[in-house]
Amino acid sequence: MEIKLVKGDITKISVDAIVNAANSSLMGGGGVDGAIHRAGGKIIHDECMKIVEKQGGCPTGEAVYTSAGNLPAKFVIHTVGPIWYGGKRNEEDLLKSCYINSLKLAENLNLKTISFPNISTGVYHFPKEKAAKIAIDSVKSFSSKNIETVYFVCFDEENYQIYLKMLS
Ligand code: AR6
Repeated sequence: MEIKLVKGDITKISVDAIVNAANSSLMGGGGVDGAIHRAGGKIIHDECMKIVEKQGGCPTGEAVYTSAGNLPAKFVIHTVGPIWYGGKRNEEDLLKSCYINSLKLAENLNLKTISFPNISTGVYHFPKEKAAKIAIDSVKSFSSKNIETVYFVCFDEENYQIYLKMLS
C-alpha cells in the first residue's frame, strides 16, 4: 500500500471511500463529520439511522459504512474515535482500532483507495503527534490485498506539518 499526504478538505477527494470521524450516535455533528454530511446530503444520514435502528449506533473504535451521496467518493466509512482523557482510558488502542477496522471494511468491500482525516484530533482533543504516529503505524502494519493507496488528509496546518515530518 502506498501512503499519500494531502492538505485540504476530505469531502473534495475522489477516492473509493472517505473515512468520517463520527460519534457513536451517527447523527452527524461538527468538524469533518458536519462537512461530510453537508456535502454528501441526506442519504448519508438516512443510512446512518438504519444502522442505528439495527445495532444502536457505533461503539468507539469500531467502523460502519454508508454510501456517499453527492460526494465524489463511493462510500463513507464512519468510525468513532476516542475522546482524549489523558491517556488512561485506552485511548491509544481505541484510535488504532479506528484505523484498522476502517481498513478491514475497505478491504472487505474490495476498495482500492481510502482517505483518512486526523481522527480524534479536533474536538476530541487527542494529542496530534501521538495520533499521527498511531495513524501511520496502524496503516503500515495492515497487510492488504486490495487497497493500493491510503491518503492522509490534513485539514489544519499543524497536522499537515506533523505528517510531513513523520512520513519523510
Ligand atoms: N476535511 C478534512 N479534515 C477536516 C475537515 C474536512 N472538511 N474538517 C475538519 N477536519 P473533528 P474528532 C479535521 O473535530 O476530534 C464531530 O462533531 C480537523 O482539523 O472533526 O474526531 C463528531 O460528530 C481535525 O484535525 O473530529 C464528533 O462528535 C480532524 O478533522 C466529534 O466531532 C478531526 O476533528 C469527533 O471529534
